[in-house]
Amino acid sequence: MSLRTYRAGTMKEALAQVRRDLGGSAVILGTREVRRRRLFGLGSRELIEVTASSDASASVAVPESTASPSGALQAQFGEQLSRLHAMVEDLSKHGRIDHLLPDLPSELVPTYSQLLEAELPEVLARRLVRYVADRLEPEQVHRPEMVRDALCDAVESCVPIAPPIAAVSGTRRVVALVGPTGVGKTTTVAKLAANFKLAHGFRPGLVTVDTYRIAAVEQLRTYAEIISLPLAVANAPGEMRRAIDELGDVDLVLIDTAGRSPRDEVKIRELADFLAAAQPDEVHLVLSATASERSLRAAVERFALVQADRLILTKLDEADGLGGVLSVLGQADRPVSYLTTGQAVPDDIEPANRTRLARLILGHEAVT
Ligand SMILES: Nc1nc2c(ncn2[C@@H]2O[C@H](COP(=O)(O)OP(=O)(O)OP(=O)(O)O)[C@@H](O)[C@H]2O)c(=O)[nH]1
Ligand SMILES: [Mg+2]
Repeated sequence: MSLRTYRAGTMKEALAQVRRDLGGSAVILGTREVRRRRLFGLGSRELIEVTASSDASASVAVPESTASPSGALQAQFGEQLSRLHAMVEDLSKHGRIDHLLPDLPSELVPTYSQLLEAELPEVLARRLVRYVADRLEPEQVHRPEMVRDALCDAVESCVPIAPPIAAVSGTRRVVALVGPTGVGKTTTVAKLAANFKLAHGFRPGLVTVDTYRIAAVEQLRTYAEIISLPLAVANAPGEMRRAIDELGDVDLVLIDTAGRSPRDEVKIRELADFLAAAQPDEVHLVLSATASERSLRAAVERFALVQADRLILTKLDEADGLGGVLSVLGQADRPVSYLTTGQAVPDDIEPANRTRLARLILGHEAVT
């Protein structure tokens, strides 16, 4: 049996190296924290060292990505749990893993590692596993389904949900979508408009303030024609009230706005002026689940200026993992109203549901 060691800044990176080098059937034989002296002796840095082998007859396989279909995952879960349990017992005997997850029942280490695989930041993964450990009785941590349920409850408690757009037939509700460029604002406006008209019998109208790109108005006009909806264009904040009134007797006004780079504060201020003129009842900040945690955080911070009160998460179908989304939801302190799961208008949209979102984040459920 040939042994290899891998070092990385985090457990997740080290596991990724193992998988890249030795494949998914590699087995982990040990982990420990090591200190590496920096160049010229300037302090030191902590690294995670993982010892692994490609010999499948050794103890425990590296966990597969949680992006695999949930059915297969469920089947693997119980088996993986007991195999990893054996590994952890072995590691614990030598005191090599305790420092990574102090005071944690060894049965929950595989859960921790699966959360990292689902792209959750380490701090958040530790917190969730700790929550689960505190919640379950010692005999319950042996039962995979109880661990899964407790984990799901933990994530659900971190996921605020908003009700769908509160349109009422006969009264005019004004709803604006804002967000970074290319996240799916226009497509989502079209999906919402089509669903409110076709499924719920409302009379929606569309307003666009996106007059910067020549194609932008045409994109929305095409949807308006297909769905048979009135469309108005506002070129400046002063034209906003006129544009809304021009739609006539509608009960839902959906305002599509130009994508703004979170770095462009001037353009975000301009957007805020448009919204101040529109006096919307709801402002939804549209965020793509494919964006990095850092970009999501930047978007939430910069768009605070336009006072978005809800979030729409788009492109869930394209995201590798939703761990970054979860940590940003904590920071954003705004509930999620809708999820979008593909390019098809009007089908690929659903009102946000707490359990569904938690299960998607944990990789317990597939998007489609
Ligand atoms: N896979 C996937 N693609 C999506 C989804 N929503 C939108 N898209 C695609 O994302 C691309 C950009 O969509 P738009 O609706 O034009 O995005 P936007 O935010 O209006 O873009 P700007 O107005 O340029 O800022 C298009 O190709 C859409 O089909 C989704 O839920 N999943
Ligand atoms: Mg657009």
